[in-house]
Amino acid sequence: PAGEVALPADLAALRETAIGVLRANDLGDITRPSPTLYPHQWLWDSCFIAIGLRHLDPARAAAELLSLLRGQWPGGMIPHVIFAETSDYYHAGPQRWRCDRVCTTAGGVQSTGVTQPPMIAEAAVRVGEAMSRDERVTFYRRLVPGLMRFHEWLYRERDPDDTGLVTLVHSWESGMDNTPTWMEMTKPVAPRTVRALRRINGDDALDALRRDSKEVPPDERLTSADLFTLYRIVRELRRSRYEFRTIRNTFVPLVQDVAFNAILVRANEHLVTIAEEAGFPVPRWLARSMRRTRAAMNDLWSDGLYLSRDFRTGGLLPHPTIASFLPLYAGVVPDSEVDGMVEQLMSPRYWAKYGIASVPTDDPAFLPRCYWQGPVWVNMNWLLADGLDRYGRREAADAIRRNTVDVIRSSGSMFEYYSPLDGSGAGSNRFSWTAALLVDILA
Ligand code: 9YW
Repeated sequence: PAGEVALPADLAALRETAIGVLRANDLGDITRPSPTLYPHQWLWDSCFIAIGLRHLDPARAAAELLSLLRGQWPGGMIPHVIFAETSDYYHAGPQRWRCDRVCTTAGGVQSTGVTQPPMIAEAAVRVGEAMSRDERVTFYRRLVPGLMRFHEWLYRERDPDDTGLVTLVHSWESGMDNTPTWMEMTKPVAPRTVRALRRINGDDALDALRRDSKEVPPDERLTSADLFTLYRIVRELRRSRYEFRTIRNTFVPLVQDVAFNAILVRANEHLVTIAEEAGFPVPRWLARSMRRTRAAMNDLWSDGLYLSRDFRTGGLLPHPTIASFLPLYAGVVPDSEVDGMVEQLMSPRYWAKYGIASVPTDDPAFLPRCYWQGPVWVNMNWLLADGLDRYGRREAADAIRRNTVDVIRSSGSMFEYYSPLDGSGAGSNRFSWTAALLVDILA
């Protein structure tokens, strides 16, 4: 289009690679996160993917978001995974969840019984920006009723004590499976069978039970013992029929996750915008809840940043990670504290040579190439840069975006995550949200 500045040749080629990844992972109106590890639809992946797809095909981007409503539960939950009709192997498939015994989803599809960070409203606003007014209103009209019910469910089901913060029942809901904050809560409940298997056979025997670790080296993934511990929690959730009032009486760790609630703060604001534009009234509960969540984020403040909270004890979980900075995205950080947080984020403790680590580099749990225990994640960079823009910290936001492009460019591929120490790519290759957010940053 007129006025668009042409990208330098190497970036134009990188953009083409990204578009190729999105095409190859396109399953019709959903996009799988990667061709190897993740053959289904994930909630927040689809949102980041839509943010990139809007530059290529806004109608397809809208379809990506609308398709999430097929998985909606009668109570309003939108699940973290909606299973596609595929025979590709995934380690935590429908058999592990058996949700069809609990309810039927809106579209009759199979799903998991937990949710994921509520990025839908943000993605919808971004996609809407790429549409004409008429197209946008039509899209919002289709999305708002289901999206409203999802937010309503979050508050009704997951904040029954009216704390202002919603509580998560599994680390998969946080989107950061093995982040130390969660794994520390989770470890004491490791099942006896895992301990026994390990004692007798060592970790190798457990790995043999996980077929997917062949795709990616095991040291770049969750350990099998951690994974089995997460499965045990799924079993308990299943027995509780995924109902919070039952779950809260079990051993399952319950966390008021700082990143999830930060994303919810922003999502509530976007939901109001979307609803108003589509001509729906903004319900009183939403106006009230959004005020309360904003205010409750202050309760998570601790010594220069934010921490998640244990729902059961009310104590803050003493483990700062990348999640601790997401209140910058939420816009809840008092202006007087923003520079202090940016300074920490830019210090070598987080921003190592090649990018922002998801766990501080001096943390005993830090592993530069293992999932949420240290690697640089493109979606975190995107959220932080977006928040910093709105705080008027343009320089810091641009630095994060430049760094994101650099780390992807130097690896030449759309990896799931990157080592902050040497910039090498790890996890799944041909990963959709890395591709989509690169397209967005380069736009
Ligand atoms: C899993 C799909 C998902 C992401 C999560 C990430 C990982 C593992 O992959 O989860 O099996 O669900 O931690 O954020 O949505 O890309």
